[in-house]
Amino acid sequence: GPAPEAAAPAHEWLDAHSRRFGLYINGTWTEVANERLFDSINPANRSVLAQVTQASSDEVNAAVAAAKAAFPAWSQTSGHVRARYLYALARQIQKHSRRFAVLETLDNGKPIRETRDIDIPLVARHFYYHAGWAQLQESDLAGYEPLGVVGQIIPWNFPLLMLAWKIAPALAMGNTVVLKPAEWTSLTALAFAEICHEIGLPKGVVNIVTGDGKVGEQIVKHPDIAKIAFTGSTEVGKIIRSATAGSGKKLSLELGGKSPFIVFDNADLDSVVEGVVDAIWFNQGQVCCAGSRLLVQENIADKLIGKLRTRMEQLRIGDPLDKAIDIGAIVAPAQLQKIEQLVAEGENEGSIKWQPSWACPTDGYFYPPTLFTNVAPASTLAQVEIFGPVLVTMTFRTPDEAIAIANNTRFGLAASIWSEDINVALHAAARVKAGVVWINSTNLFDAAAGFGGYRESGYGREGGKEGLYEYLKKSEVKKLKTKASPAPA
Ligand code: TXE
Repeated sequence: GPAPEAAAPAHEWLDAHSRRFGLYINGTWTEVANERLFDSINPANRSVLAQVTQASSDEVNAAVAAAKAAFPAWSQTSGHVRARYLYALARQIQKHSRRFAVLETLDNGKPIRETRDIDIPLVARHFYYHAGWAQLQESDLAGYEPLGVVGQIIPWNFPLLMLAWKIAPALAMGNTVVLKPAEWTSLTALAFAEICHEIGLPKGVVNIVTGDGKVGEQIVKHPDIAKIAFTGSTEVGKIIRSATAGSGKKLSLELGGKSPFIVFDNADLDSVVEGVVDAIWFNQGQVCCAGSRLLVQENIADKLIGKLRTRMEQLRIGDPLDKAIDIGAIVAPAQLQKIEQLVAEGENEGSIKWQPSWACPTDGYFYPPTLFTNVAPASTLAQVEIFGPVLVTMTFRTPDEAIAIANNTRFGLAASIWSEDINVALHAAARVKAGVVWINSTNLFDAAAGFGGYRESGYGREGGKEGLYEYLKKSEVKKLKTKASPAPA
């Protein structure tokens, strides 16, 4: 297991705050109101990590008012000065990377190997990248202006990374922010508020309000908010879409997925197996673009599934702080129950479940990597996002059939295509309905590449130059009134 001091940087930080957190509004921490505290749990051992505040409606109003008051000065601050703040945030994330990685692992249950090597480095990268765009705003984005106060609501699966995806472009383009983290994973957002403070970000530019969906609802409906950026469930995305309809608010939604992982018979199967591990067991499958449907060409299906089972036996599940662990804990009991219920439904529908022979730890919320075969295309398992470590397998004979199955869901977030023949791969890539397509790879993210979905996976893009326009509007060109001169004779 991990050395006891492995978690020290995060525990010291939590203790320094007496493990009770108010909200970060207008550059200060609000007074903690005991009656509105709720627990943030470590899902790997069920211990209470800290207590976090359910924001009151007065506090949400105060956060929006602070962001509104900060907007004129922030939006008129030159791009290179805003860039300096973003660079400082990036450097501060790197300086405290151990604290952030451990805190995220404790709060979410994801392996330290992932938070240390993926989540936190990508967060820093995102701020560095957008600092560059802040500097280029006047030259490359002339004719556009920031929106104003932006309300941002994020999920629990990549807490700090989703914060970075939201806050970095908003600030780079001159907007101010009220952000609500998910109620199960507020701690890294609060730690981020502290570094905003440390680098001297002007007060009110970033405000962090914690709490459940009721707080989110208030942000969505607030009249002084110009745009809502949301990542989360398709159900809540729909609620937000109707709540903002006709309000004039700009909206971007990043919702669920049921992404295909398509394997042609000329693929390199050993690479495919490692790709599958990454596609569906990264972050316990709690990934919006997880490759949760394995579509495999019929003539190699038995061989691939045999190899996959051998690999699944070798996966290590357990204490997420242990560097050798591949699979950590499921974020919360409600999510674990959702997974168990969908797996039971799949078995009732006649699909065949397979799990490794080893047992899961029992002191936290763990679920084993699970493989389903004999899955009908219209079944629950093939259609519903499970958001857990559950892979469903279907077979196809021809490329056309692969594409038909791949596109047969209400989603369209990502796709991964595996073939040693680039023509086969490109042919499929052009036909699959997905915002992101990976060839012989999966789950690759970069700040420079726009990310987002088709259909019920949402709309709008995050990252890249495209993502900036989500935080800008066309400047109104003031037309000078001129008298029409008479046409020359
Ligand atoms: O999501 P919610 P939940 C999917 C995944 C998961 C399911 C449920 O399938 O099992 O959604 O997860 C806030 N107005 N994804 O319940 O509720 C909420 O407080 C405004 C996929 O956690 O959508 C949180 O901050 N806000 C997804 C955020 O919305 C509201 C990642 C997301 O929570 C609100 C997460 C309301 N009415 C879950 N109700 C992905 N695409 O990555 C809740 N919230």
